[in-house]
Amino acid sequence: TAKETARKSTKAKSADTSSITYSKAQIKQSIVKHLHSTLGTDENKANNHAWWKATSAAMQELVLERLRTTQKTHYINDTRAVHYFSAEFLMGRLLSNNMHNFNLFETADAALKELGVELTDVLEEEPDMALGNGGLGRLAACFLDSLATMDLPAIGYGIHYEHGLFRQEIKNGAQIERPDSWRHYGNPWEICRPESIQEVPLFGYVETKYGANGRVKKEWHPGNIVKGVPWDIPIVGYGAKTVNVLRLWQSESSDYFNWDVFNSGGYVDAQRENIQAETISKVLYPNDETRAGKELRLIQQYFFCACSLKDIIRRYKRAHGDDWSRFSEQVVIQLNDTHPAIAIPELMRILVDRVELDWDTAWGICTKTFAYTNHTLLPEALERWPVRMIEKILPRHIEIIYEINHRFLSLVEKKWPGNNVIKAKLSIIEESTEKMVRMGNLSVVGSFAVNGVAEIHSKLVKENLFPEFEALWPGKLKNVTNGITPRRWLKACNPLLSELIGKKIGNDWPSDLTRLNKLSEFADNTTFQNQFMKVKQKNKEALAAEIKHLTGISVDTKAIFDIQIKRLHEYKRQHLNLIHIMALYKRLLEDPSYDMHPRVFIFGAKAAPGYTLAKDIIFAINKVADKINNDPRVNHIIKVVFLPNYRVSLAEKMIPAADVSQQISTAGKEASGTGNMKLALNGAITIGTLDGANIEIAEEVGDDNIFIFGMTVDEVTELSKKGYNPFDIYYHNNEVKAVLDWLDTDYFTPGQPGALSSLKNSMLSGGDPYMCLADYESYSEANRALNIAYRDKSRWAKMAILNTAKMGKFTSDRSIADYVERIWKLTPCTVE
Ligand code: GL9
Repeated sequence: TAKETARKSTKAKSADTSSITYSKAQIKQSIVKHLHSTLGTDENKANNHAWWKATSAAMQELVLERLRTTQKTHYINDTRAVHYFSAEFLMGRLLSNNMHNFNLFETADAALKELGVELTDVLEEEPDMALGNGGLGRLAACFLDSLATMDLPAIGYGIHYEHGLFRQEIKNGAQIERPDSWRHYGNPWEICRPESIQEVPLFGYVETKYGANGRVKKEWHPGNIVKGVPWDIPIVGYGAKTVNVLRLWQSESSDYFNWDVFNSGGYVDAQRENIQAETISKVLYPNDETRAGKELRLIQQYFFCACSLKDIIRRYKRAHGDDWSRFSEQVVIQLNDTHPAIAIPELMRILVDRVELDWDTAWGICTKTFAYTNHTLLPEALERWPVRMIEKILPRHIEIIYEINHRFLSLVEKKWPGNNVIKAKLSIIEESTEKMVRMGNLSVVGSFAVNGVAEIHSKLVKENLFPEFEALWPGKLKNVTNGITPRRWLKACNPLLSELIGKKIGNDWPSDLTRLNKLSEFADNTTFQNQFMKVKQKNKEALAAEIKHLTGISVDTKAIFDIQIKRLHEYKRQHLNLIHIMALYKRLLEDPSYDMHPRVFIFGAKAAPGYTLAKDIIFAINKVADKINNDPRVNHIIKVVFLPNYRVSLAEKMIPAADVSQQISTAGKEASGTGNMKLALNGAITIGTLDGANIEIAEEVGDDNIFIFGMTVDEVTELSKKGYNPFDIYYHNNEVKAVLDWLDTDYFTPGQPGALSSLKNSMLSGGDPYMCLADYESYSEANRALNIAYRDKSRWAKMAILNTAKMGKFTSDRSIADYVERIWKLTPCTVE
């Protein structure tokens, strides 16, 4: 079938086909050379940081050679490419990843050993590139890995933030935010490309001119122009054949002074805004799933889209001159959420005002170029910008948006004559007290394809978010279930398990993850079960040491390692996990012989700095942890650990050690989740709701190998309709009542009664918007079942093996193959 062909043609290759071979002696020599001539130090003086830089520089030499070859090959073949526009790329560390993709990890390890240096220590020196908040940004990073691995011509476009996501410290239980300075001591991977600097206009006014032919011509006189300086990060595919780039734009002030604006006198001052150009790319907004609504955020979005479009057009023109007819054959732009949606009117502006194409031709090109991925249904995350704000910053774009909307609404009129309700609903402009531009609607109207990120999510996008759009353009709304790169999330982060798997089924799985299914045959084999669980035990011991190092807490490595790692958000329900932990504590206090296997509850989560309740939940977790960990009556059975500063590199240490994966969002709220896939891939058993990709994980592993609990999407909808009252549960479930009342006392916060009350209030008088109490009983039951299952060592081992074995679907290679087949229509380009 066509599908199979697409899959085959985009199938990832295995690492051992790498054309680059480097011996141990060569690597050693190169590292020493860079230590001397790049870093100006020597083997005796160098600390681990210097070794990290020298080793990275040695790798970068190989990387750049493949980059040059790739770019030449793509140029010669005039390839169609995908341009992935994203305000976030959560790359993490690159050294270990690049070594694995060059198949040089072991060789480099041995080379460094001969120099008296431990590679694992060297790797720890690399600061994470944390240019993203969470799932959405990490997905972009996994996609870049797969695109390069599958030899697909691709470029990532984003912002070169000086400060990535804040560093989290915990002081007296509370989150403190500190700036992250990932490039403070230089970054060995990025290359500045001053030859490709772009200029971006902002503010000012629009002049209407009438040409001789009667044609109306719009001229934007910007009040301010900033420079965009590109920094390239090479993206090495597995096997290191293709090396693509991630191009990130840094803002700088330009020496430009607008005489034209100056000459038009006093009127100008009102239109001209003095923004500090450098502030545009200074810092990543730390909000996940909430609009920032800030002028600077809109400017960030426009800034990187405008730079990227100019860059794309420059490259296109080099190959095709002024022939615009082939633009959408060569260029597809994927919008990662609506953050880059302003690129749609920007391309229209270029085509209509600059190239002087007629509107319909320009719109035809636009709507064959853009595709849009929706990542969430949460209303607070759907971006809307005040018309007045866009008017001020981008005066020409607001006109274009109105024109797009005008033409779109006449289409709606044709389909539903006289129906003003539908028109108001679909309109790109929301007519509220303050007029707003709905970026989601703009993205749907301006794209040829729209996709959700898991089956259930895409279904809800179709049925609830954009139902009329489906009627208007059948087939435009699609699904592409998310995925994760198995190179980083199994091969590199879990070397012991990777080795065991390799011995059992060979080493092809990183580029064809469905091969893991062969492990199913050994799920009942006692020897293999023991080997598998021995690896898990070793990983738990390593994490226990890390926990001790980071928090001073000692944990029992024979206990169940139960992990919830993700951004802190009410819908993700870390507080449901917490009240259940409190209930277990209470059961143990009331009945010391209460039967439960020792369990360590481990959390990692950052809260948006302005999200008070999220910060309160972090505080509560830490206070409950303090009490339990220091209570000799229970601390041999329960421990609670909050690991500060959760980030990609910490995830890589936690995930291999997990026995249990907590995926407990209210059904309908988590679009997909990707941490759920990473944990299951590493042999953790999910306790979760039927939400996002959990549903597809359950389908793959089977009901016996996952603990599903709670309401379904339909049941949640039904309960909301009927009217949900958390007090009903509070008064009927003694355990729930006791635990919530406990939060009001000073038991966990001695001398400070009420310090945890906001949590109780949110779940009671606050209406419990995410229905923790409604799912509590069922969650508690699932936990009992889990506890029993763990007691049966063989059964648990089998479950763990089957989780790893059945994760083939969730490789990001499959996601990318789906995008290629359903949306991008790309062909791989082999780079010799
Ligand atoms: C998210 C969804 O909430 C996740 O369920 C989804 O897996 C990812 C990737 O598609 O996208 N949308 C979103 O705004 N975030 C997501 O994680 N938030 C962050 O990136 C922090």
